[in-house]
Amino acid sequence: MKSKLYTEIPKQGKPKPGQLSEKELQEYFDKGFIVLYDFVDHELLDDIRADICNQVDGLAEKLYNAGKISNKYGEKGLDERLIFLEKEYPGIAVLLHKSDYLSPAFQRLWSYEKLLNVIEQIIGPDISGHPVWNLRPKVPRNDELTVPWHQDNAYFEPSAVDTFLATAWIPFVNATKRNGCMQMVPKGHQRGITATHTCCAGPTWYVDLAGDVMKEELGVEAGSAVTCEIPYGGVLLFNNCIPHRSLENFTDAIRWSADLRWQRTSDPTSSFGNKVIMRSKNNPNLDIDWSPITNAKEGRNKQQDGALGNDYDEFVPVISGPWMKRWEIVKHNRHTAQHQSSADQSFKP
Ligand SMILES: O=C(O)CCC(=O)C(=O)O
Ligand SMILES: [Fe+2]
Repeated sequence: MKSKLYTEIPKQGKPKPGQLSEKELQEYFDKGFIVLYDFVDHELLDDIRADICNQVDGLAEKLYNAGKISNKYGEKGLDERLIFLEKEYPGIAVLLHKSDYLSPAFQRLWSYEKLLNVIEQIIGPDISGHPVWNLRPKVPRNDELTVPWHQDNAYFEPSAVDTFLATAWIPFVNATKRNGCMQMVPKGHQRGITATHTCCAGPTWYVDLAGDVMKEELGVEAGSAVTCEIPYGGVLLFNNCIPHRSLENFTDAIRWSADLRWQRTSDPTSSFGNKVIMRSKNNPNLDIDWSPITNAKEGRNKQQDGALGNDYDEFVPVISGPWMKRWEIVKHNRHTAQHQSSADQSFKP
């Protein structure tokens, strides 16, 4: 019998500010995604951009002090600095992507009242932040940052398909077709299954879902994909079962974005890292304790590396993960090479 997990709208509580209309909720559960325009305050997004500036600066400083780069390009702005640094040290964008640092402005975005009100409509009142979240510096014409067709469930333990994740994809620039916005295949979540993926796409650590497999196993066509251009302030909401990808960045500026996920607190994470409780039905005045992330001895990526026995130094821009064990490896590269030489390749609860 078809699972209702991804298609049935939960019973709604009392209305709260910013929430989706009945029609919008229906659209989210029916198509598997929805775009919300003018949703996040620009001031908050500006604060995040300032935090990212500091993060890029810190990374440049570190690489400079380690003798890895000879120019920090400190005079360049956020939307291009990493392009120059990438020429000095190929893979620096991957290092940033792997960083487990959760800045204060990011915390404010992740727990943004209006956004949590919407998430409550989707998964109910007991909400935790899921450990898989990313800051993505999509530098132009870089194959390592263009994500092929996939369902997010393909990155998790197989049982993750039985738990619902609500994901928000939020750009810190205007995300357009030219700079690599997202594409979603409507209704690809409706069978409630994870299709057969392969690993890894091109020079990346990403799993890949072939068009013919998508059609056969999920009953939807890549050709029916919707291109989701998201202006600054907008949010793309989707679930962990919908097939999606991001386009290549053909501009001369970085497409900055974050993807944040929420789960029901009682559900397992099906991945590495710690969850953070953000809302509780029994404690309406909950003060969020971020320490499971900010004080963790090791962040999600470090935990993953540790469990997989990946013992390389912090300047090695390699990502390998348990999904490489789950799917057939059809293309080898430096990321899969790391995986194959690592000791323990299993998932940890
Ligand atoms: O931002 C991207 O390029 C891909 C994001 C993605 O696949 C996700 O957030 O699940
Ligand atoms: Fe994804």
